[in-house]
Amino acid sequence: MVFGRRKKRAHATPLPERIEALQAAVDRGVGRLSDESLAFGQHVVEKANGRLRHGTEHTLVAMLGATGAGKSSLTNAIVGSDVATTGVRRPTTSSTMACVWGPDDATSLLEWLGVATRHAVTTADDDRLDGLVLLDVPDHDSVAVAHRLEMERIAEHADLMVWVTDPEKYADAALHRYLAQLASHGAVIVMVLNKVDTLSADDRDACAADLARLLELDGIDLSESSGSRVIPVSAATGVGIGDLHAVLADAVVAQEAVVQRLEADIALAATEMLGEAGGDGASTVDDRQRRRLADDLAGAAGVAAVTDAVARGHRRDAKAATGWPFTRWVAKLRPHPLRKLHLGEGSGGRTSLPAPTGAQRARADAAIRNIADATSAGMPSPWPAIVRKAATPPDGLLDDRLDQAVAGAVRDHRTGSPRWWSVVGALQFGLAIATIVGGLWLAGLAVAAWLQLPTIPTPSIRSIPIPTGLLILGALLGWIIALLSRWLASIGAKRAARRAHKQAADAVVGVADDLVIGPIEAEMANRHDLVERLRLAGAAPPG
Ligand SMILES: Nc1nc2c(ncn2[C@@H]2O[C@H](COP(=O)(O)OP(=O)(O)OP(=O)(O)O)[C@@H](O)[C@H]2O)c(=O)[nH]1
Ligand SMILES: [Mg+2]
Repeated sequence: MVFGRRKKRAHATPLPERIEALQAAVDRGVGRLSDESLAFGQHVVEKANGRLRHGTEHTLVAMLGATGAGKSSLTNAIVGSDVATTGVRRPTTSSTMACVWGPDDATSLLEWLGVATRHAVTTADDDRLDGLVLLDVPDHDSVAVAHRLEMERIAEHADLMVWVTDPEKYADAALHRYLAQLASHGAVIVMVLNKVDTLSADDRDACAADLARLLELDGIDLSESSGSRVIPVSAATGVGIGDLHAVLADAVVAQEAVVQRLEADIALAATEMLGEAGGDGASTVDDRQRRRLADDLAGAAGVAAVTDAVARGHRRDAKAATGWPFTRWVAKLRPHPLRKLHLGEGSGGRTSLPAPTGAQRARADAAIRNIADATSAGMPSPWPAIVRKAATPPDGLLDDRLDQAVAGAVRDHRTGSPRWWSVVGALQFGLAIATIVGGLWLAGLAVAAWLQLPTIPTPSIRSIPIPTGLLILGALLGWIIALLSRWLASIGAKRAARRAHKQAADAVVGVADDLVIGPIEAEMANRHDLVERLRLAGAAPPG
């Protein structure tokens, strides 16, 4: 059988960047992803950094499998002498032993791994395995729980896993449970079927094919691995040992197993986290929702009441300035509509705008909920809750800010009165004087006539006596001008109300952006960043 070299990987992102990306995703994920997946991600980052500190010159290869499968026997066969204890008494191996090929004894790496028993292998004529650290590991299926724990620890830290089984145990559930968990680690798994000397040639092929089928069911894709699905060997007769030797030599020379193993670990953690982060879904706030939110908040802020007060105030002020002088004082008796709302010039602090009604507040709350839910639609839990929380301003803050926004808009609007008011006001004053002069004059004439005084000549223009003309013309013109001014003021009031409405509505949009949209978008940006980093770390898209 021919074993090809491992395919060169086409991954663009170097391992250190993947580790960094996963670390950043873990940091960003706090409060957003589950504690379990964050702890797993952090654990993987630390393991990867720990392993990389010892370089890639050595390749840690672990012999894993059930008791009696022949792990120790195969270790001896590869080493070429009986360094590991094999036996019929089960289980035999109770602690991990390392066999180290080459001049460097891998002390720091083995200290990091916590393996104390070491054996230096010297092969005078063959240095193809220099750099190999072969680990003979305790079993996973005997009664000794400590063996299983040790095996799991070593399996987690090894660069390449050689899973050893035999014709009797290859379908064991315990073995396939482990393999199924390692479905994403096909590139660093070598499957060995030992003891094929006990089978006929036909049975051997059938057994290897059956094992390959089971591996497929476990989800393991060995095609990325050594070019072979299952390596049939016999530690007893030496059949297939050359093939296994070649696979190990390839791995040692390529020095890629370390990186492949860690990449697979990082991708696994990142995939788990991406499953929680959710791959897709809206990441911006919908424009229609944004407008609806602003409308509903404007309703809750009482913009309509304020605009109405602006219009009424404008009409009142116009009347006070341009009305018929003999009745305009009546307008001033009523309190100014804006000052009534504490919106007048110089009034500070909270306005006394009507508090939003229950229905208005409910509409505003619903609008906030809608916009949060629409944005998080399609995202898995807990995103809807996270986005809602981000979208909900602290108690009372929204009311205060809306109040200030509306009050500010109205105060900005109150900038003096139109010039024509004072012109008309002066004219009205003149006409009032004329009316009064005419009136007094006529009264004087009447008193003189009543007292039977000689008639005082009264000048007249075109046979209309001047005092009569002054009185009638002054009163009539004053009244007509007052009517005209009222009509003009109502146009001005509408315009002022429109302006105030726009200003207040704009201010409300600002508040909505600040307190609702901005926080939602910030959270969406966080999530986007989280997802990007997980993808960079190699996460598979959620399936
Ligand atoms: N027929 C045959 N027997 C083998 C072969 N390999 C190992 N054995 C026997 O199987 C038994 C177990 O071998 P070990 O190498 O101790 O098995 P192990 O996997 O290390 O077992 P533990 O250390 O208990 O986990 C021994 O009696 C070996 O002689 C083989 O290829 N063919
Ligand atoms: Mg053993």
